[in-house]
Amino acid sequence: MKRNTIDKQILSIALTLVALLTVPILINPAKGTAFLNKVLNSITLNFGPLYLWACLAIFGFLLWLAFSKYGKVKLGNSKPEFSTFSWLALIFTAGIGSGIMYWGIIEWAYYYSSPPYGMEPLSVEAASFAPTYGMFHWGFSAWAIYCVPSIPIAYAVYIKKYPSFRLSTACRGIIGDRADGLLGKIIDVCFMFGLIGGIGTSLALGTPLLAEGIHHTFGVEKTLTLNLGIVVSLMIFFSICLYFGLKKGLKLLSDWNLYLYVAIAVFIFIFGPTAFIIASFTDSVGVLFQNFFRMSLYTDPVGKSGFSEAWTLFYWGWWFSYAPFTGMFAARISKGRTIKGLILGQLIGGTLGCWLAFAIFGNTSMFYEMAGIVPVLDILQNEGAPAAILASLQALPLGGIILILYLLVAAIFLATTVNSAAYTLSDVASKNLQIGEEPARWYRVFWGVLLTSISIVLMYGDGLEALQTLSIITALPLVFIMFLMIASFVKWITKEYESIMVQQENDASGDLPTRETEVVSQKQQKIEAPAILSKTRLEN
Ligand code: NM2
Repeated sequence: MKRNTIDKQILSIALTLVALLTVPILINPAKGTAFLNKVLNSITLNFGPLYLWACLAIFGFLLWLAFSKYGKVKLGNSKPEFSTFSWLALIFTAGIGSGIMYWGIIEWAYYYSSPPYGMEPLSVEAASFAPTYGMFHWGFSAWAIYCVPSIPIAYAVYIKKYPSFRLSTACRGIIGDRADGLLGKIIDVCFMFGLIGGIGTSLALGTPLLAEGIHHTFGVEKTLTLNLGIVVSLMIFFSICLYFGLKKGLKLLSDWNLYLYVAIAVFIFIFGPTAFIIASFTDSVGVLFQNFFRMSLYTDPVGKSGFSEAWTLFYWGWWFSYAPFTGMFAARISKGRTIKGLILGQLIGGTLGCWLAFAIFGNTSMFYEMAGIVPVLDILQNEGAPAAILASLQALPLGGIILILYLLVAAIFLATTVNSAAYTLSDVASKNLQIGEEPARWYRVFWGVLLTSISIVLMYGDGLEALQTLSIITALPLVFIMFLMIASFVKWITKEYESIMVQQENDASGDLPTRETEVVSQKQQKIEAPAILSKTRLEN
């Protein structure tokens, strides 16, 4: 390397935070994990309602924004780079990983056996909320969390013309030039910290699922060694990808993975319990709309069931942790779209994608339990969620094959998510990169290894559960940063709206690039189109 591109300040703050998380567990696994749990409990206790309000407020803000006059503002003077369909597919795959393959099938079972609102477990009432709650946790208000950072980031890049997709840049409206100083670095580190937590959660859920699959197929015993083996294999896989920058190959893999996932869903829809899937989904939509506010703000202060801490807060934390990462990616691929288009596309497209998964996979598993075909609840209680997931799949026609394909899709989802996160992290922790330049190879691999090592340490410390909920902790600073970004964006747009509209009208009346240049530039864009796996390459 000729030039040193490592941002030592960001790197050292990030490493310190990572050390704070992992060293106590390395030294004393039992005490370290207990400490992590303590932090977690105190966050859910003290900030729980904040998470709930934040999610609802963000959702309300986005709805208002989309339908206000500001919704018409176009982010960048060009035609959208991708067709709306591929744009939606990109947004979906960027934000959703192996998590949906885990919870999509089995989340209902938890709500059915431990329902909210003091309902009788295993009652008909509980059964109506069981498939609904998953749709809530993966629905429009959750997608609002994902969507919100994309707006200020896209505005900063395409309208303010700042050459950086960083979170700190999107806060400039309020923090001004401090974005270049320590404050900006802290904001970017919070982003990294969040992403590390979000990935930790994904790995902590995905690994046991894969382990169960290996146990089921090859009879290998489910031990810590197997879990570690899986994480290390994933690490080797994406270290090779990161080192050689195999973005094109990975994009292809990721595209085919999505097709395969959709094919499995279609297969199950047709050959599974179709009528039950449709009826239950329909019922759930009704239950969800009827109870949306109750679900959004449920804290159970007197009953103290801990339902919302265990579920809604866990989920909002997980969404918040990933949000800046997916927001940067959405901003990157949304040039030329209006604010309204960006918001509605993400809220509606993302939600429908998740709902389809929950409707098809979850209701199939639920049907098997209700019809006495698979004792899902028993398996869940005695052998754990991964075994219950696999048993549901196994019961399908061609179950053996579906199960293997399903696990393959989950493994690829997990690997591609970690891979793109490592790219992004190495990017944010670099400086002086020229436009289009990538962080050094070793540095990309370093971040990939670091990401997985954290999970390894926590697993070693018997902290799989702590790891699963790590994102609740790492989301906290991001909740505040989101509001900073919103404030910054509102300040910009209210001041600049008139001039943007004048500019937009001028552009529409003839200043747009001619057809010829447009065709050429669209071709170029196609070639340079960000590979899905480089999701958030930053040009800073
Ligand atoms: N979210 C969407 O593993 C994953 O699916 C990552 C999970 C935040 C619940 C995203």
